[in-house]
Amino acid sequence: MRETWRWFGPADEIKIAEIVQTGAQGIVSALHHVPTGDVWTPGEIAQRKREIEGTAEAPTGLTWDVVESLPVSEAIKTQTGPWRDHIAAYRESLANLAAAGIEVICYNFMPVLDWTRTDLRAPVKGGGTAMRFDLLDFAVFDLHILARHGAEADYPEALRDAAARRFAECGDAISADLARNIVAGLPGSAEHWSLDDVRGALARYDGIDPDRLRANLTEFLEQVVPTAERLGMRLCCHPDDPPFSLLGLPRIVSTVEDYARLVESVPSPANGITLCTGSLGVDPGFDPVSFVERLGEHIHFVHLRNTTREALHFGRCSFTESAHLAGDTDMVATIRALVAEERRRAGAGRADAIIPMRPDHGHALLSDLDRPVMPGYPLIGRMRGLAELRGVMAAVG
Ligand code: DNO
Repeated sequence: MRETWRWFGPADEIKIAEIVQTGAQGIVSALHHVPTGDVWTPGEIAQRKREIEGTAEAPTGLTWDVVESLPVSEAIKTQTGPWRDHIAAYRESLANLAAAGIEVICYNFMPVLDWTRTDLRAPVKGGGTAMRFDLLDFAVFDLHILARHGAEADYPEALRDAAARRFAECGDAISADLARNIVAGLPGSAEHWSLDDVRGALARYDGIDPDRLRANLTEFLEQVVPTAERLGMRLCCHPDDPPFSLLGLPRIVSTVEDYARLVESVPSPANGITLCTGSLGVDPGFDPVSFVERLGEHIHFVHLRNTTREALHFGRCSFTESAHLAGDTDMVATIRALVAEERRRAGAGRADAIIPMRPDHGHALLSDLDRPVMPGYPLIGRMRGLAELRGVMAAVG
């Protein structure tokens, strides 16, 4: 597998020279400053490429391998407003990226919120911090802070009661943090949301059920996959994180069946999957090995991350992000299955036999705790993750 590292661009606290020292081979990046729906221009793309790769006289040794994400606008997801213009812009951005030699494009189709956590700095035994999702805290937010209309129906009575007690006991102390953690905005993005922004964004999904959202995803794919295929690119959809409905929103990329439907809806080598073990692995029914065995040929990008599930409530649960080789996902078995897929591809003469992977998230450890870092994206914690995964890849490869 090709070892890549997510870099948020010049605004990232972690510098390219530091990433070189992790041993990563490639970079995953995006033009986070370009508003969603706008075209990524050749000039902006060339500049980011230079920042990553250096110049002919002074190369960094890294290459820009994957775009994560070329974001899909809310207009496209809901098919409202300027969604057709946004699709045209998406195709133009793809063409500009292809001209710069970038082939793998990650995106997601999660309504409103990207990944969601309730605690960005939960202490880890022995030192350091991890990100956590606590369903009880989330219910406190949904029922009492956001006070979403109809939220009661989404939680069993016992959880509603526990949330009411928790809010009564420590509402004042936790409200601001919870709201900030949950709606702090998307990683690497400049957007910051107020509660009213969230309410407004949720209202756009009134009347959009999972079937309707699926139809909108299919339409999006029908519009962009032929372009990507012609350009020799590979789109890869990132799963919902966590893989269940939140805030009453439909979630349609949460299971192996969702992915089977996605790839079958518009069959093409350009219509693929980002396998994120950290997102999908929160579902107790998720089996990464059978996922790779069934859909491996469509996997264009891999996020390796681990989680430990806690209490389960009707298909949803709390979880903590674990060290990469700890947690509920059998990382060795997963990597073995991915390496077997790479061998199958090489045997079939596929040009994309080597699949880019990145260590997804990491605990904040050691000197990470002394510098500002993007939640989930510290230097030392991710380097530890990459080093552990590299060891497994070397052993099974
Ligand atoms: C979280 C990431 C996601 C991912 C997007 C892809 O850390 O894995 O934010 O980048 O969902 O579109």
